[in-house]
Order: sequence, then structure tokens, then C-alpha cells
Amino acid sequence: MKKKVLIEGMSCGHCVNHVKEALSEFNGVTNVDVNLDGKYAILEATGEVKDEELKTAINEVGYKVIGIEAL
Ligand SMILES: [Cu+2]
Repeated sequence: MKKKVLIEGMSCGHCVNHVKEALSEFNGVTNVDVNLDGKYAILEATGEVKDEELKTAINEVGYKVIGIEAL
């Protein structure tokens, strides 16, 4: 699966790393790209990652998911 996760609250490279680490912890993740200016992350994984799980993981590191799009 491939999903675009719209994230609010990232302001610098550290934020990008926090988000990247949080998303990398899901099973089967093959790629995570975080775009600071665009305020989104692209997550690619071999299995399914549920929207609710994505929201929880991002919340736990201090940011907010404002939308998720399947790509
Ligand atoms: Cu930051």
C-alpha cells in the first residue's frame, strides 16, 4: 500500500525525523518520505497500515494528522 499522510505541526528537520521514525515502525514499511514544506509524509509498505494506526503513531510523537489519501 501507499498512503499520503497530511500532517500539521512540523516545523524543522527534527520534526521530520520524529515523524519518519514513528512511521518506520510499522510492519512491512519499505519507504517513508517526509516533506516539511508540503506538510505531508508518503508511506509505502508491503502490508496494510490502518488510518487509525497512522493517526495514533503521529499523535504519540506530538503532531496531528489532518488527512490521509490512498495513492
Ligand atoms: Cu521541529
